[in-house]
Amino acid sequence: CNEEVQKAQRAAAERNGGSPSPPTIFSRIIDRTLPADIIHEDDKCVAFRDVNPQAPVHFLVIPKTPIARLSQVNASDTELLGHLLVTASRLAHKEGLADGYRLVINDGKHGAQSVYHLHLHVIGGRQMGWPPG
Ligand code: DGP
Repeated sequence: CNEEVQKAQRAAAERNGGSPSPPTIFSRIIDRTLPADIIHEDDKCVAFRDVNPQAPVHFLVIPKTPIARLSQVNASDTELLGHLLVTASRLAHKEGLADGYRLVINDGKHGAQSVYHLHLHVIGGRQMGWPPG
């Protein structure tokens, strides 16, 4: 609803030193103006398959609130971040990733983040290596 969107925009603006995070392609997936293979939606987040999968299973979990990146979160986001993790874990189970999986959050330039709307990558269905590149 409108009130919730305004609240999210205010929170995003506060987080970003007064200016709201610019909308990204993920805002369009949330509002369904861009098609995506959505595997989960609730009041706080959306999960959908990555367009460029790095493994047999690769999906993203994103908050509906437009937080640009992990380094912009603050204490008021604690519950939301917990919800994203619990959702990722539940969906990984649903996707049959019983042998484990990799969870990745890329932050900023050195983290090789390309879409500035916070997202958790859940990647699985094959053996991962370490260290990551
Ligand atoms: P990152 O480097 O962490 O910012 O990864 C962004 C991921 O988002 C990347 O793996 C590809 C994925 N992605 C980018 N654009 C789209 C899109 O339009 N649809 C879907 N489903 N995934 C996208």
